[in-house]
Amino acid sequence: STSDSVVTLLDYGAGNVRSIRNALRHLGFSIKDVQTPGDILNADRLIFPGVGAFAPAMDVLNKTGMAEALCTYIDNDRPFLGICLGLQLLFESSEENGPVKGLGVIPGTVGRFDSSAGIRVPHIGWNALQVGNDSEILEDVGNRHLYFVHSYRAIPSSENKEWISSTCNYGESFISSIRRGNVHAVQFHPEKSGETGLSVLRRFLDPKLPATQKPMEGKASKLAKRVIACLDVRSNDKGDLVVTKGDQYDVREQSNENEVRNLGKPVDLAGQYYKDGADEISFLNITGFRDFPLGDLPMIQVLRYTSENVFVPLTVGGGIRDFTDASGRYYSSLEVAAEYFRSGADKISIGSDAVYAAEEFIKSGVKTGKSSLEQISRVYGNQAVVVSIDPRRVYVNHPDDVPYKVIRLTNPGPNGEEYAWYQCTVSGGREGRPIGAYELAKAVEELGAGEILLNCIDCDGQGKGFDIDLVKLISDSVGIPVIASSGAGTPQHFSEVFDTTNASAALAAGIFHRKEVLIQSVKEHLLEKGIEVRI
Ligand code: 1PR
Repeated sequence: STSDSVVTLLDYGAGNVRSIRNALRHLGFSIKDVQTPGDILNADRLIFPGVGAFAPAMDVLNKTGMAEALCTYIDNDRPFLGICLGLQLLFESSEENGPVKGLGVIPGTVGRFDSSAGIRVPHIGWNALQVGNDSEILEDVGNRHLYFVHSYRAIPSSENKEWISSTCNYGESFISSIRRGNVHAVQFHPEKSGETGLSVLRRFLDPKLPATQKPMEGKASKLAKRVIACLDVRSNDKGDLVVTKGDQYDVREQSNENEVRNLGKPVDLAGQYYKDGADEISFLNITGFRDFPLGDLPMIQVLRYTSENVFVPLTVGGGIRDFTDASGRYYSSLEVAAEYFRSGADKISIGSDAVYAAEEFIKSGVKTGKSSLEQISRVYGNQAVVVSIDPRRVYVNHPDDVPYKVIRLTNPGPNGEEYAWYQCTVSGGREGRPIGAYELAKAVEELGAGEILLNCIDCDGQGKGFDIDLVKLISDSVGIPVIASSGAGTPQHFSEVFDTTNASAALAAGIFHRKEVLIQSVKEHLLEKGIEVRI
């Protein structure tokens, strides 16, 4: 390839940069990896997708001499694009486990979002930019949403205002992009922001692109409610990996053969949902609790292929825990997660293992730091760790019948019961545990979960709407985003859950797989109802 189609990438090995690699290849560029500080100085254009935490990133940059090379490269006004942490590292310091000194190119300190301001932290999802100073890489963004995922941010000040090309509002105004000459950095993820994000990369890579006549239309003004498509994946009896879907978690057909219900191929369906406007795609390896996922290479392949063409966030769950295989080889949950991240996952989701960790934590009151949840969120950041809860409604007559959080039901139970608690389960709903969804949610938030995927076994596959009582209970009890799941049957069910609870996202499976409702129809309906969505 000619030097025109080569881009230099600074990957210091801290997480998932597969997404950015895929996006660059998709745009027709080949990638040269930085091996030495000299590679930075010799680059024609350099992309720095910062991942992981601030302090370890600075450590690596300082030890390898890359920090100095980066500063020289930027001082010389060479084409540079920093992404996410790659923007934050340009500042003087960060409060993330700090203060920690940064590269010091831009005046200011990176601090944590203030969750007392009534916002959920991390800031996860599609948000709007207020574009100020000209930046040609933002030329095609127009009034469209871009994908953010972070807990720390830099704020505008009189010292750094010449650097700022856009800000974003999330409880306060923070810096969403900077530019000076050929030096750019963005807090959002262009590689995960669909076509709008790809346009930002394209403009950076090819400054000679003609100016846009007509910016893409959109109505972005704030953080959008997300619509997520979920693919429950497992092997069928023939050994093929299929997308399946249960009724209250039972995925077998009610026929004589009793086969696993087959609703399509995971990679194809994910690609379709991306085109249809899904804001995120989740894969749940639903037999991961018994089949070791790294033995289950097809799932890794599914992620690899999907991430080549799907430029919105991908979550994968199922089987994330410590494991010893048949030959006695031990795998830590961290290794399992690392393999998922390397294969293209942006977030991992933990089910059963988070229940055990929460039970332990509640019993002892001590954070051991050893649970898979704690370890993975320490290494990859809590924004990369979702906890998936699989609760079942248990009716009771009186609030103090059980030692768990009980709620008064909007619709009484079959025997007129006015109360219920939500019992957590493990192993795909097969085993009930002595902990409620409320207690679990609070505990996993403390242990480092960045988001909660809230299912409900009673509602799963029923098409009668989300369990509003449950979603309200959990989304009012934690400060991290909550994804409502299970039971969507119509677009109205989505507006209902957003109008009546504090859910940040809503997820559905069956209606999308069976094409009963299209993602576009859900978005149009929400828009009509005045709910902010990405279009
Ligand atoms: O315990 O860490 O191995 O994770 C297992 C993961 O697999 C968990 O996230 C768990 O929710 C999921 N899972 C396990 N068994 C099943 C099953 O269905 N038999 N699927 C299962 C969970 C629930 C949702 C579903 C929504 C929306 N499926 O993911 O997609 O309920 O469905 P709908 O819109 O059709 O109502 P671990």
